[in-house]
Amino acid sequence: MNRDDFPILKRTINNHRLVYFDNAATTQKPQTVIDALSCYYAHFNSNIHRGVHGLSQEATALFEEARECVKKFINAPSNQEIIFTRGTTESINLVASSFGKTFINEGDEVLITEMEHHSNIVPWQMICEEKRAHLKVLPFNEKGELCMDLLDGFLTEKTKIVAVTHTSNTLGTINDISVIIEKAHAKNIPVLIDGAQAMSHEKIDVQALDCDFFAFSGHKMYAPMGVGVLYGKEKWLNAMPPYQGGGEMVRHVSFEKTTYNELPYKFEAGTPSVGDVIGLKTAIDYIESIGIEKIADFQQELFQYAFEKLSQIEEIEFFGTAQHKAAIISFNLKGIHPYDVGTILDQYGIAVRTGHHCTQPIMTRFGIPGTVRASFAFYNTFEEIDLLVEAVNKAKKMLQ
Ligand code: 7TS
Repeated sequence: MNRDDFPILKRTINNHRLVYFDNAATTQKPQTVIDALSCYYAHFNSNIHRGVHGLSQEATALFEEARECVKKFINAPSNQEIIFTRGTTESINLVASSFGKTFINEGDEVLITEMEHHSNIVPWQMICEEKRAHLKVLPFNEKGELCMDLLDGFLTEKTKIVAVTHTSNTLGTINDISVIIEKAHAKNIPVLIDGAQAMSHEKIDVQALDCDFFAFSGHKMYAPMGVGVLYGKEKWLNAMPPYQGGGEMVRHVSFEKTTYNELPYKFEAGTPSVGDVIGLKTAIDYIESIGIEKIADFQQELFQYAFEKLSQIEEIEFFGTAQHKAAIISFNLKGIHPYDVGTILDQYGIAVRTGHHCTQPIMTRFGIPGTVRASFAFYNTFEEIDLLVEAVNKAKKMLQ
């Protein structure tokens, strides 16, 4: 499906045609996104929001069009609630730091889960340490599903915010975030959703979810690296201090006192990655030209096929067998280090990720050093999955 749109898929690695199964780390880019970057630098490059000259105004218009496009794509109520960042990590750091400064105090609690990416653990640990607050962790069960029956007990009058991943990058679990948001809101607790993996797997509607913050990265949804988004409800963003100081985020600066710009600029200090932001709009246009539902359905088919085929390999162990899963499969061959399997797959041109996937607590929970992870995008094929299965079987023979 639309493979020809992605020039990199024609590459060879180790004399084999590239089979790219590392989509959870970053997706490949269609030609239209690559062209958008070169078009921006060839025809529109200029710093934005500041210039009276025509070129700067054109670049500014394209940048703000991209904001409007993102707003519509996630159904946010207003452009003021769309903040461009460098990625999910920066979006979460922004909230942890800025929300934390204002709303988290000594003895308070922040609730995360055992399956978070380090980017949704460490920023909260840092602010908790600074404020002498406590980081609480909702565990998951053997299948990699959150222990939802424990949630009520974890939401206390001291909980100031819940930060949870929509979809686990390691287990593939799609969490029941609507229930988490509903339960937290019943106790007036805001919720941040780490949407890094969600964006390429399903349609996101932040109003339907009613989340308070939603963070994601462009590069995991066919857009360039270097751009991400933080959606935040205006009521929170207005109540939070700026994250970084610099250009564009101010209204007036004097040595005595500086006043801050309105939303969203208050949170966009310094020159943004204008070309990448425009590339993000192009990626969204591309996704919409195919249809996110169609993309999601095909990825599910690939996932079901891969899971079934891999399950037939003796002594394969899966990590993350939740009922609701995105197209991400983590596995190990019993007694074999994941790195060794990954190295052999690479010999056949198959790109999988091995290691802890920036989720060390998940590895600790299962008592393993890491996993082999295959994550699928709609440009993958059933034939590629057959090649994976064949190569895993070969690796097994060689390593056992
Ligand atoms: N949250 C989740 C759930 C992620 O999967 C990732 C990146 C991040 C946050 C951080 O995103 P960034 O764009 O700011 O880096 N996950 C992965 C991965 O699984 N392999 O490489 C990066």
